[in-house]
Amino acid sequence: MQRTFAVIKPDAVAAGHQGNIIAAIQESGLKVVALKTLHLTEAQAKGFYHVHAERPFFGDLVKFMTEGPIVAMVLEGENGIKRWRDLMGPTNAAEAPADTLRGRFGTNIERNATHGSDAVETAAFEIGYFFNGLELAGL
Ligand code: IDP
Repeated sequence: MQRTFAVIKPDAVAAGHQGNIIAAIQESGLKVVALKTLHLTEAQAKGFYHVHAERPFFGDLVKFMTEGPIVAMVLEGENGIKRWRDLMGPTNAAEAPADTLRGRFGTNIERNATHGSDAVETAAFEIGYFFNGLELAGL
């Protein structure tokens, strides 16, 4: 069993796609073990995406991620990190296959509906950034 961190980004929440996205997660066999909605501050978004601080799109990304509420989740399943990345599809929603979540609900390379951890270490950091031990206990 492997846990990963997932976000339904502000574009998808504003468009009301959260129900469809959570349904797709459950249909895939991944389990939602923690979930909360929140509206990130600028500092919180910068901390979450700190690895991208030097990238040219960082400012725009932080603006996007703080423009409205998000849904943050911890997902669990065998090979969970890769399975969630596969379900999301590639970063650029404009080029994502129509049967992926980014293809269905995203718009472009920035506004791409969902986030998923890309490695075990990133998943550990991101889960700990959004959820405390009590929120993950007993599941
Ligand atoms: P990932 O989310 O597929 O792992 P990353 O390269 O880690 O992709 O980028 C993090 C997020 O930054 C993307 O999901 C997207 O929202 C945004 N992003 C990535 N590349 C670009 C770009 O070239 N222009 C604008 N935004 C980008």
